[in-house]
Amino acid sequence: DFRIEKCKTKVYPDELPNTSVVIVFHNEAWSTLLRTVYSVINRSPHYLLSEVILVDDASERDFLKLTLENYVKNLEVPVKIIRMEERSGLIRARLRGAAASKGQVITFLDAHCECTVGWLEPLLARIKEDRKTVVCPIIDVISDDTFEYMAGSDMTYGGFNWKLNFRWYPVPQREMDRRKGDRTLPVRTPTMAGGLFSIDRNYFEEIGTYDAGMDIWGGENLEMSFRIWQCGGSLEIVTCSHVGHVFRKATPYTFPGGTGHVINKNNRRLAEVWMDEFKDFFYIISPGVVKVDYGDVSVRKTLRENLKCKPFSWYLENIYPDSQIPRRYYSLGEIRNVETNQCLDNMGRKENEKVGIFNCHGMGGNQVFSYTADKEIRTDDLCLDVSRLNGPVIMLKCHHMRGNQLWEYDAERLTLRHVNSNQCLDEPSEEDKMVPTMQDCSGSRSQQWLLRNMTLGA
Ligand code: LR7
Ligand code: MN
Repeated sequence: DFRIEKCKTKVYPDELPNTSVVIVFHNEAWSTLLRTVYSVINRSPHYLLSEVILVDDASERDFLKLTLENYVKNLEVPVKIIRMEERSGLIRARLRGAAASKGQVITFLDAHCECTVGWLEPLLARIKEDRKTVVCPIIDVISDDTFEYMAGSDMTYGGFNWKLNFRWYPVPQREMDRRKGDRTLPVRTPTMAGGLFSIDRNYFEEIGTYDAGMDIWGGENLEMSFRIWQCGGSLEIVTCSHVGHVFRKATPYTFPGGTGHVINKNNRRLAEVWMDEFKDFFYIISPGVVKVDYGDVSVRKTLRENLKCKPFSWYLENIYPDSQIPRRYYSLGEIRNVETNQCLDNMGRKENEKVGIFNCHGMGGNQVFSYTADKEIRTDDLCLDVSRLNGPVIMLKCHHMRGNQLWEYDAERLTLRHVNSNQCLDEPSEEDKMVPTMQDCSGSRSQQWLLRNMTLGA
């Protein structure tokens, strides 16, 4: 039982909606798959379980065929197995499972989870309170070495970075304040990890299920997160519910068409439909993705119109103000020195290290920075920070407190002045040709910088 004490004594309504549990898998191991199924059966009140649906996404392993079919016949809860005719990916497999399910709520789980005591009631209770709330448990870590269950944190929530990778970040103070410090109350989260959540089945349909044009793996979690928030729903982590998940170091299966291609395609589909002009952050940092053919998204755009969904800027302002993507910014792209023609480079975005300077390569990645309306120079979640006279210029987590991360760009003189030290960003010194320096502002060409796509109207 991994709940905090206050969760253990919470009382939930008797009349909760029941749920179907949908688990999709491709070549999953026997032990982890059965651990998932047994934990659902053993740790859920049976009157709340409509059925368990296992969707086999064209696995090749023998034991997942007849052996599995015979095995689940003897379990105490109806377990249905659906087979995809061909490898379809987790998105279309989940759609198939959802279509076959009968419960009032659909609960999705990865095939290598362990549900713990009391996991289900708080999820269903929250949906009963508000059917447009999509709820996730706290996802604890199951070690992929020892398979030991390790309690995770109730102080993190979901976000994403410029490359559209899902990331955990600390729950910000504003959300702590909203819950008045009560750790048993759900956390409103900008995004979800994707694998473990419950949703009212009618709402799942109303809000447009999934984008069936997405292949294999990736992107569907952000797509659904943006869609829920922008179209009038909400997404929460219900902190009294704990489910463990085996975090694997590498993918155990193939990506037909190539991993990069598949993920880029899915991400393009979500960026094109939901992110409006903010898709530029993704495209400029990964210029290669704009060459990827992402198929037809007109059906999804029509969905967005029909549901009268709000713009991405609304989401950034109201749901994810601490996002790595600034809602207002002056420039996005390389920052080039006029004298040396070299570009600032974050050297692989290592926190607490000096920002570098290199030949400009025009390939996005480490040479993409944004000068934001808050006057920070950021690359994803890291900001240029100077804490001493004459430097160095370090990359630190952006803190939004101005302080040492406040820069004034003079669009006429082309200087980047660090406000606290009143010094200007300058070319490297003789000792270290790889890092820019801080010097008293002199108006020299070495202190002139060109910011890409600079617009002062932001
Ligand atoms: O082609 C496939 N067909 C499948 O049926 C590929 C995968 N799958 C199955 C697979 O067997 C598994 O049961 O789909 C499920 C998810 O695949 P994983 O376990 O390889 O994904 P993951 O845990 O690495 O990735 C997370 O992001 C994915 C993005 O598409 C999905 O949303 C996963 O469900 C999601 N997992 C979680 O949210 C658990 C917590 C991880 C974190 C953070
Ligand atoms: Mn997984």
